[in-house]
Amino acid sequence: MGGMIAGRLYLRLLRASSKSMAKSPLEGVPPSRGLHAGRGPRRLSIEGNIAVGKSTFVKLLTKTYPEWHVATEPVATWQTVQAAGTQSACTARSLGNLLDMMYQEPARWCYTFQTFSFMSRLKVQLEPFPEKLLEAKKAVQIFERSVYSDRSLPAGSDYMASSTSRLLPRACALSTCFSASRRQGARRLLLVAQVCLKRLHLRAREEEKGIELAYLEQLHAQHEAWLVRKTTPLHSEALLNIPVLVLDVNDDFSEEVTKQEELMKRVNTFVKNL
Ligand code: UDP
Ligand code: DCM
Ligand code: MG
Repeated sequence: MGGMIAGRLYLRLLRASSKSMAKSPLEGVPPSRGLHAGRGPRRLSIEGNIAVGKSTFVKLLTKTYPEWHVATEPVATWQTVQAAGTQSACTARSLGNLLDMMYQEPARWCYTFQTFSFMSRLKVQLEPFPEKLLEAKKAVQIFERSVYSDRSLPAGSDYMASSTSRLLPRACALSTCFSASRRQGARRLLLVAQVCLKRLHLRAREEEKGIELAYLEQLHAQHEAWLVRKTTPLHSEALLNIPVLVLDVNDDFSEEVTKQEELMKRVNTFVKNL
């Protein structure tokens, strides 16, 4: 792909430690060892656009590092929301598919969806560490997306703007996205989102069939602003210098062993240095 910027995965340390607040290079590899020394499991999240390949990457991590604890995104929970108090198998009663409701009628459901997805992630992230992590010498826990992505990304999207139109004028969200994409360069933006759109069609999740290229472009710009340029407003200064490893995954890595080995090597180096 010679020099072109690709569809991207971002491996991000979840919380700032006092040492990770020290400046680190853009590529995210911290300047010195031991950022995490003696502070319990290293907790990270995989971030990235819709259908860029996060779940595929998470599966690869599970295979390569069986001793790590890896949590996939609870999409199924959003597709079959259970009525309160009916979560056990014998009483389960589904209230519907909230993911589908969001795409069908964003003005009504996007805000509800975002709140629900935020809460479901918070629940996963607050669960006690699994036994195998407590016993491990260098424990690693990885989440597919995080409460930080729910906080940093959808607030500026078209879907969310239509859902909160009285609070957040749509024009404001769009102009933020527009200026981000101008800085980004249209060619690069288009390329990245096209990879996601292709993979989205390949995955063929029924609820997502109406997603358009422009929405993926918007989300890509938001990821770059949040994780690379670090221009997204955050609630804490400490989050600014959190190490982020950026992996370009424009080329297919689902079947390519050499590409997989290269990606896993970079993850290993990054995690070892935290
Ligand atoms: N996929 C692919 N090549 C890759 C990565 C993913 O063809 O290098 C496919 C994958 O098999 C799936 C779709 O792209 O059908 C979306 O991937 P995934 O569900 O992992 O994306 P996510 O939404 O979790 O980021
Ligand atoms: N999703 C969303 N907002 C979030 C998290 C997820 O709209 N805060 C949607 C995007 C996808 C689906 O949920 O349609 C799952 O995301 P992915 O396929 O990227 O894992
Ligand atoms: Mg996924």
